[in-house]
Amino acid sequence: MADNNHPISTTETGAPAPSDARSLTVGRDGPMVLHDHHFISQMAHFNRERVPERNVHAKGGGAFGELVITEDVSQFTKAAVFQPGTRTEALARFSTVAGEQGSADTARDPRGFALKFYTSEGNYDLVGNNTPVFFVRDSMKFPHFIRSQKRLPDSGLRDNNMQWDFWTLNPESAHQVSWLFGDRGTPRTWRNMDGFGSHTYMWVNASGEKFWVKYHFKTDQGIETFTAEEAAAITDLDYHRRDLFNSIKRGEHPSWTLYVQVMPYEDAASYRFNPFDLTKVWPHGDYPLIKVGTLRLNRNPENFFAQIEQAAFEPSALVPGVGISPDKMLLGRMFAYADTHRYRIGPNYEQLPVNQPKVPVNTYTFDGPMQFHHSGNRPVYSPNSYGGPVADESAGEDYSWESDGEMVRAAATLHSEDDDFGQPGTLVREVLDDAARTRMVGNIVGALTDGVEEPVLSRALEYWRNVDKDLGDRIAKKVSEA
Ligand code: HDE
Repeated sequence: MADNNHPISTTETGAPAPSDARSLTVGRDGPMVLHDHHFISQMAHFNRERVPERNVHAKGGGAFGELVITEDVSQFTKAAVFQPGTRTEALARFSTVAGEQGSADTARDPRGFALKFYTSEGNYDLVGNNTPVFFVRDSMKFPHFIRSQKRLPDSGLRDNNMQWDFWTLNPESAHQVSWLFGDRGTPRTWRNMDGFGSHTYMWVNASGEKFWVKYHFKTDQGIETFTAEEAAAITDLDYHRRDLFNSIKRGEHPSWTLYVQVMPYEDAASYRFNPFDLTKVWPHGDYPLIKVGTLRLNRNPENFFAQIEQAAFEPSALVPGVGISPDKMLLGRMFAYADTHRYRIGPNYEQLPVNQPKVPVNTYTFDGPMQFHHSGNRPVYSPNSYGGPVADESAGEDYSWESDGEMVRAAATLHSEDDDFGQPGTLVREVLDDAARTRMVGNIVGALTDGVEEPVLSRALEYWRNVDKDLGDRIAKKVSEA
């Protein structure tokens, strides 16, 4: 019965519901009737209560929090969100890349690190990963890469052979694959991993001066990882989702310190490698980390579907003072995300509370499914003589860079030190210690001895010898012994 703890249940139109337990039938044992609208509406809504899962990054979780700017980086950007002392509400979503909705959080995979900042100048989304690099450097390859990580067309199974076939035919993947098969491929929790904007972005200061920047969110909880065996032993598929939710519920609010690397605009042309290449990091010796502030997560979602599943992150959500760069991956992402949201959630996805900016939206995109934006009698076209919004073309500039030449389908011009294997080699030799290298060998051998066939296998051994001769030899020896 309805009481103080249980309000009266209603139909969708707000009238008291006839029952939530019994359908209407002709006599106790007779047929059900179509005019039982309340029953029909339960069935019909149930049939529609999922949206398609994200085609990548389907499994994840997230929380709300705050970005606080503790330092002064105003010499590099005029963005309000990065001015000293500014506090901005934020949403974070963490995810695995390849697995579907119900898949294990602990799988070896990069982790998504998607952030939305509800700034005073509109939403700013920084849709990054827990690695500073990526597998490919041209957007055209992305769907192919993802298909190679997903499932075979006949059996519907994941397949190591397909993954290594793609990676070895695309040697620019070596840096990211080296991260993936190291300990960082299996983070202990989302709280214990770093986040990266990964791409190079542009910052513009109040005088219009441009800089190139890379974002680093360093975990204040410390990096912690699982070994392959530890990760495999965890039977809770929702291990990371549960960890984040419970830790925030306990009052343990995870935080990350935000740093940026800043490259003077002019350096890019002559830097020793292409600074827009997403398979490369900028050595800290060349461009040191500059502290900016702290991101802290302190509030769990109240409704997972509304606030996490329907959250729509898009690298195209930028604010004045922040721009993009000639990275061909980032340029492709400028289109892809809003487009997937229009398909997955609906064309008015920005109006959902979780995606809605905290500032007034005065746009001329009207109507469409689920529109609930009211503009009264305001003109629906521009320009108009009746008080409709007008663009401030000086404020809304697209931050650009020089570009000249024919339209070509070609790789970016190589700089003096551009190659595919240099940085992964440095990672293996100089960042990992002996024990970590040995675990990496074990992780790679595990994958290569599980369904990888010739000629892919030989190419994979060559790939690792190119990363590091010794590492490749150790892998080859173990594979031959297996
Ligand atoms: Fe994504 N990616 N991606 N990606 N990505 C998506 O957007 C895509 C890339 C990343 O928690 C999709 O809403 C293209 C790099 C995260 O909701 C989709 C390319 C990085 C998330 C998409 C990339 C990412 C996504 C799927 C190559 C790190 C989850 C559903 C140019 C820097 C966001 C969706 C969340 C999600 C496309 C490459 C990170 C299809 C075309 C590089 C964290 O639009």
